[in-house]
Amino acid sequence: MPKLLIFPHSHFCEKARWALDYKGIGHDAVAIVPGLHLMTVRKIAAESSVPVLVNDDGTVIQGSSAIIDQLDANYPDRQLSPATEEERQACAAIEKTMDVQLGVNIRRILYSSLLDYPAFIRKCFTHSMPSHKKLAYRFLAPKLHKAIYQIYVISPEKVAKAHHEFEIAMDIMAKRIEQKPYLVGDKFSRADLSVAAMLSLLTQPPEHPFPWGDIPDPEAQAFCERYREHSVSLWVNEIYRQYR
Ligand SMILES: N[C@@H](CCC(=O)N[C@@H](CS)C(=O)NCC(=O)O)C(=O)O
Repeated sequence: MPKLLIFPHSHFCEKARWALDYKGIGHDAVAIVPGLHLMTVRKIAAESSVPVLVNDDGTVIQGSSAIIDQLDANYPDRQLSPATEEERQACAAIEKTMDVQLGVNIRRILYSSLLDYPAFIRKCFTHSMPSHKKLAYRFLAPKLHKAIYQIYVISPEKVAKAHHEFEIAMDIMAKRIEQKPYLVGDKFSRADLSVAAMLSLLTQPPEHPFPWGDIPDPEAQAFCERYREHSVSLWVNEIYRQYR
């Protein structure tokens, strides 16, 4: 059975896991210990990031978009990539832009306040891990949380810029879904899946496999609340309801 290396709450991992589930491909989703993942992942792939898909034949695919490319090539049923070149390019452009403008920015915004709640962050990473991995996480946590701030949050100025870019990206997506239910063409595609996965951190749809529980920080709560009735948030929840 293919193995998907993940951080359970990660929206990029959710994108890959959703694609596997959507296509009905049985897989083993393995939560790896952050920090220690550097060794595990770099041993088999070029970068240190997850998701990483390890196929039964030993081939390794890293990155959520590359994983979808490979799944569509190897499992033709329920294609996520559209049939025409023009639509495929439109999907690629949306994924490339929105993985950053929505995905990277929301990660920065949420970590900027949630890192003050180490128990919540621990749950995010260690949910579904066996106890020896949970123990390793506890040991690494203080250094790890500092590293997460340095790598993903960086500074209050970067967080302010992330809020600004996130809002613009939400408006762009809102215009795109004003007249029609899908971002590209007239059926569900990888563009819809990708944008909805990036925003699952914002709307926490019930179909998402990670049980969020209550968000502990008032600033993070206020951020999610601000977008609760946004047309794109409502669209995300509908896409989850229909396709996840
Ligand atoms: N472009 C990548 C981004 C993946 C990514 O940013 N993964 C983060 C978790 S959300 C990660 O693995 N960070 C740890 C690292 O890069 O070592 C994708 O689409 O898969």
